[in-house]
Amino acid sequence: MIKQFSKIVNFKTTTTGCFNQCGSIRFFAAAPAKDAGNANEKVKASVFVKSRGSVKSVGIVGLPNIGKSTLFNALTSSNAAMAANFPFCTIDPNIGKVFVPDERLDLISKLLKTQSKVGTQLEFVDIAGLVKGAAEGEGLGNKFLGNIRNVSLILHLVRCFEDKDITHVSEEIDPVRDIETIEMELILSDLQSLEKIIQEAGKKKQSNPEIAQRIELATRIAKALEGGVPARDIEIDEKEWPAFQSLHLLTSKPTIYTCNVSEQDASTGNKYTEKVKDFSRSKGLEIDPVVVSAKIESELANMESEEEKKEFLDLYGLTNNGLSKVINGARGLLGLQSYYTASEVECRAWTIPIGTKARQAAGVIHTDFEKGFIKADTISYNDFIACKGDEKVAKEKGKQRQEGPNYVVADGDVMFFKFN
Ligand SMILES: Nc1nc2c(ncn2[C@@H]2O[C@H](COP(=O)(O)OP(=O)(O)O)[C@@H](O)[C@H]2O)c(=O)[nH]1
Ligand SMILES: [Mg+2]
Repeated sequence: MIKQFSKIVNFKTTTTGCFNQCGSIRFFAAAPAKDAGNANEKVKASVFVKSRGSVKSVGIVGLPNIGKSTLFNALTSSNAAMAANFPFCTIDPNIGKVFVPDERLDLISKLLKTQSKVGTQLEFVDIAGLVKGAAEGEGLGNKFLGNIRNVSLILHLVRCFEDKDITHVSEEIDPVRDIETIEMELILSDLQSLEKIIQEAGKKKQSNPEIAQRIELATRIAKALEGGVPARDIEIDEKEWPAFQSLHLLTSKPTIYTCNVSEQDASTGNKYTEKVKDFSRSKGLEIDPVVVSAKIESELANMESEEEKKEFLDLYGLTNNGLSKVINGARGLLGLQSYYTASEVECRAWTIPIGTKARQAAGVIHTDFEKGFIKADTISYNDFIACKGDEKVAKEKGKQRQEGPNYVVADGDVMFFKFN
């Protein structure tokens, strides 16, 4: 029997009324996209993170008093009205969910006059300020480091604004020093965990190849960390990836440096953000630092209408809010893209790694779709818009393609899966 995806969704939304809440609508990427290399080739661990990674949550990390909570509150309350439909959106005062702004999804739903629109969601965690000595337990350090272990991406916020009324832990503003302070704590914490791992593994049978590999890898990473190299920059091969992942190291997390600047500097950046950019590039980070003004984001969070927000952004020469910038950075860093499922009942965005094939893309919705995959009726985003969302018109114009399991999904594809 051939089933069509949109029908299944209709069923779930109407009968359980909680598919949104129970479904896997977090911003995630389940399917391995493309091979990071052949089995014996060593590449930076971050390459594996990019093709196999997922973004479930973003942790805002940084020194105290630099605007973390201000930014967190602004990001997570900005679309509180929409998030209010979700019963467990405030799990904890320090954890909040945000709908990923998605203009394409907005337009698709508008064309179809759809009853319900489900964007991807992203969880933010406000991790209390880390200080020098955190790895030694300073200022509840260990607890906060533990919180970082649970997030999938680090948004490392640094203070790039001057304000004599807001005390900085050090006398002067120096974001690069601040980054180094925090990263040193993360490295020290990782060294402590590796030491424990090596000790524990050492008690077990050394003849077991898995244990031997774990010890070898942990020792190699520890050596690199001692030289100041984060785990994400360590070269590993395909076979080592599962063991690498199981170490849960803080410095293996993909990281975006984010500069908190004054309102005036929001569109241009300033001398401090330039320093962070140079530092970030010298460290080989793929994504340039994101510049935001937590103050502007707070103001935006209090505005109701889209017009008002746009006018306000214009005032500061901005085209995008901070949330969009952070999300675009995260997507770029992890090589993620979206495809859409669309019907009059529900339009929905799904996040997948670039390079994902149709069968695995279907699996992001449900494993049954992946197992029983037959084909995917696919309309590219631009064609879908040009045909005003009318599937019949798209079919007549030859714009609806029938793609097989190995079709590499393009960003923005509108897909209808058929499966057994
Ligand atoms: N001038 C200025 N003050 C800010 C900015 N962002 C945050 N602050 C202020 O800095 C103080 C600390 O902010 P908070 O978000 O609590 O910092 P956290 O300790 O990093 O969470 C508060 O008084 C904020 O109002 C900013 O962009 N400019
Ligand atoms: Mg705070």
